[in-house]
Amino acid sequence: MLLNEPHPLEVKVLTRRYKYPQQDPIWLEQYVADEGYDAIRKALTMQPEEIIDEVKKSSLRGRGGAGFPTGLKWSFVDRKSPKPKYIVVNGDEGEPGTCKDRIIMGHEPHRLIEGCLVAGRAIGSNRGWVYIRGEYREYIDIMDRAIQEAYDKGYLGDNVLGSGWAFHLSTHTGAGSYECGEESALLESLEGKRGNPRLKPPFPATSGAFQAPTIVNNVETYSAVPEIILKGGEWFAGLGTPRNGGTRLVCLSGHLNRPGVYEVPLGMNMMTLINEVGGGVWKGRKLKAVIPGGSSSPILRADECDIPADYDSLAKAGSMLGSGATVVLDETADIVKVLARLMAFYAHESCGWCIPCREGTTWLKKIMARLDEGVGTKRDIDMVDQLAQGMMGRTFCALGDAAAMPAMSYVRKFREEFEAKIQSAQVFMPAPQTQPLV
Ligand code: L3W
Repeated sequence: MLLNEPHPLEVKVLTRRYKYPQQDPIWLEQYVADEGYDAIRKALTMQPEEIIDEVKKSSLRGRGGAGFPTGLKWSFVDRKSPKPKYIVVNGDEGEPGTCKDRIIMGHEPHRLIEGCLVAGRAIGSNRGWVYIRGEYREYIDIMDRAIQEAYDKGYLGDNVLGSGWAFHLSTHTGAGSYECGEESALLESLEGKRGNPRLKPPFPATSGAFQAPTIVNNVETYSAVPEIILKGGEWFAGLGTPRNGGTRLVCLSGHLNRPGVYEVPLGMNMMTLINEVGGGVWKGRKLKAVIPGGSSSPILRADECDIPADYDSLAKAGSMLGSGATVVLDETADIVKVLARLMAFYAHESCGWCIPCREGTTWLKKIMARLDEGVGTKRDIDMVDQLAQGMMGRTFCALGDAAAMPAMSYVRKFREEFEAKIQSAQVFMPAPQTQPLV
């Protein structure tokens, strides 16, 4: 797999071993030759509480979407519980625009395995799974080969590095459902059932896979852990902004000169990200808007983008850092079409388990389709907003919110484009004449 050319503003932590243009993954021998598996060696000499404290100090937050503090999540697991404890990697990577977990799995699979080992040690687990979306066949094969290498050299198995502690890991393949990226639906799928979400609480940390305490974290989250253990939580925290520790793999896509996956410190200004790292808006055009954290994140107008790209700053701006997928739209982008396309996606991916999401996404798709085709009305524009408001916080899992948030923000921030589409269509399609009743 080819890497995009690195940029001087990148801060390489998770990607520090990558060489451009690297095509083959870093296999075990190469990984071990450059401090690979030193973090688990160190973690085996630490108390579980010390490991968790180090992760808390790092202010590492979940890289999948919600940005929940990782050390805090790990501390919720009751290590004294008589039940087994499980480690689950969310490698479902389904959020439109997101393409960074595959970079990690495809280039440095042992980093992820080591992160799982450290997490397993911290919560007293002996078993983990890497749940990978089925479309990622190439990366499933790479992970399988790396896991086998780790077993062969004693990094995984009944006696990890001669410590007497057992830790087993295997991949589990998804089957193409976006919903299975939601942690509780993922756990259902892992258990061999239909991927419907579960009500939370209980959270997986209390009752997860097979009703046992389980930590579910994203690929990138686990992959940051080896460096945190080796160089210290404070060092990692210092790379980002307060409460937003470390670096982040951003997936820059859309109307840019240099789209790609780049590792930047958390808190890099969004405009620097676009103009410097991403090489600026293509074809000399102006910036219209940015989807900052995957398709679920509320859109930002160009004049709202001069902000640090970290969890708290984006939340303050009414959006979110989400999965790190930053989609840039130039002045020619058709905002109505973008939203219509997104609503079709969410309607297709809703699992149908709860009514507000099943019906809400279906109606959002239908109304947006007619607005996009120019046969909608001004009332339809208001209806999109009202429907989305009615879904917020009322669905079983985050998918309903994920559809509602962009819907509300696009309509509110770009209403004039929605109205213009109605008017421009009317030039060509006059409203039907009312027939006299008699
Ligand atoms: C124990 C508590 N655990 C929260 C845990 C919870 C979960 C994490 C976050 O994700 C996001 C959405 C989009 N005791 C806890 C607790 N936890 N309180 O913390 O929880 P939550 O509920 O805030 O979010 P969530 O439902 O896990 C929803 C994002 O996901 N999203 C993106 C998906 C796409 C990808 C991808 O392609 N890589 O991730 C879609 O909606 O940002 O905010 O672990 O158990 N009291």
